[in-house]
Amino acid sequence: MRLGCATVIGAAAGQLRPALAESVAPGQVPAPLQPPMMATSGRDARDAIKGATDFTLRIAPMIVELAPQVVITTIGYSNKVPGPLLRVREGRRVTVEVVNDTDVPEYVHWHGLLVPSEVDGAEEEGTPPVPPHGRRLYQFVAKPAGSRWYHSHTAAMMDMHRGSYTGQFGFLMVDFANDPGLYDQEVFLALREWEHFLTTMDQDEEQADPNDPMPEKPANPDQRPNGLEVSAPLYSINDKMLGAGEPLRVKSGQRILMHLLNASASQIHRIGLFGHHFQVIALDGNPVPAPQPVDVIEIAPGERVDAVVEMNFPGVWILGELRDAARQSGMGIVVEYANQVQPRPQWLPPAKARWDYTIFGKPAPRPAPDKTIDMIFEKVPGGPHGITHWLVNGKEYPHEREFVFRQGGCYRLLINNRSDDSHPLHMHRHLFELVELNGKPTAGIMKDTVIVPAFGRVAVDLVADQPGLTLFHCHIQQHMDFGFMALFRYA
Ligand SMILES: [Cu+2]
Repeated sequence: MRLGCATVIGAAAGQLRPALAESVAPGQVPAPLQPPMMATSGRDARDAIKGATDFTLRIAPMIVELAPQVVITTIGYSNKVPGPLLRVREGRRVTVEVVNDTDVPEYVHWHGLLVPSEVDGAEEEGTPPVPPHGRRLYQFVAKPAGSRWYHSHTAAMMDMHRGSYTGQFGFLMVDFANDPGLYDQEVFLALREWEHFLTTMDQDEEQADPNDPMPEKPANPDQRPNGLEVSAPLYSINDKMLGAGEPLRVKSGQRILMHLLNASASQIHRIGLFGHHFQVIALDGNPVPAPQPVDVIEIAPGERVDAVVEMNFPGVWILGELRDAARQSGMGIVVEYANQVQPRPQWLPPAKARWDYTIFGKPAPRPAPDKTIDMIFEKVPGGPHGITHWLVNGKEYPHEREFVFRQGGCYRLLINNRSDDSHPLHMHRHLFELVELNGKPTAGIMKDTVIVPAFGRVAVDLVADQPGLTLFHCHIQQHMDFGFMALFRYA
């Protein structure tokens, strides 16, 4: 499969994924797609759907008990947070019926999958909504293999009970065809925060590392006061605050495959587990060229990290956020070795906190792209309602005239972040290859979401081989709602 301009992802991918009974033979071509989405009404249509549906998601209000004394209300999928695990074999044609039991239109976005615009779940790309108190079928071929996810892609704007502020998210695993399953346990850990509010205090964000190169830092710093940004008082992994749920029970010598997902609407997180290493094998579900052990995983909204942890440091530990405030407000889970009598789980800061995507890449000469597209992102503190808004090449969304792909072309996006926040940039319906991070070249890392550090610069290459409207945006809900989006179209 040709994904980046120079990269081929081959059959060696996914050495650690489980083997499944249900299969499409390697090389087998999936049947052509049915009309990608069908709005339905009436009994006949519903009866026709029943037999063909692989999964059903019901969007409805629900209660989440984050801890015994902390119960919140939100909107979720099928009364679960995260929503049901959707697991399919690569290349399978999948039909998901989405029932919307709320009063507002909804969109389900299939994040990291190569699907057509009309199925992708973005209004801006022309996907039809799931109507209020109605239903809709999403049909697509599950590809590529790896850790994908699904979530609401509704604009929230001033309403902090819509879109990714809600519990509408879930794991979507597209399993590799050949996988020996070289691990003892597989766990799914979605990082979340809840009960968002607006504040001008930037208190709970991870500060930019002053040693970063910051090639986009202006000579004269912006002196304007902060506008309103989103914060939250409560955190969880899956649906439980630290200490409130079942611990992750392990035995000495086990290998635990962790599927980490940041399903947060607003925050980048750093996760550690004292005395253990995370062997990172995939980023955004795509196997990395050079798996490496790290002490800390940094993961931004929209991103996934797959890592294997060898359990060789017995005790009762906290796997959690490095920031004390976030961890003490719920962002963590207890890891308990068998036969331990220690009464309280221990947190100790991990050894090395530095995160650098490029250590998982490879050095490789790359062909020059056909075209380089410059994108400059800027922050305007305050604005309507005092909420910070964002400019892409000098303008808030929309600016669809500026960004055009020619089918089959190889493009380099040069992403310049002229703001003092890090932003996770997400490209819909395509994978891209990370080729430069703050001047450091790399190759072979395929992603769909990339953190562009504060005042930093990132270059990614992609082949324009997915015709149709394509959204590119910051995955922080408030940023995308207030200008931080661009639409690519094919010529
Ligand atoms: Cu952002």
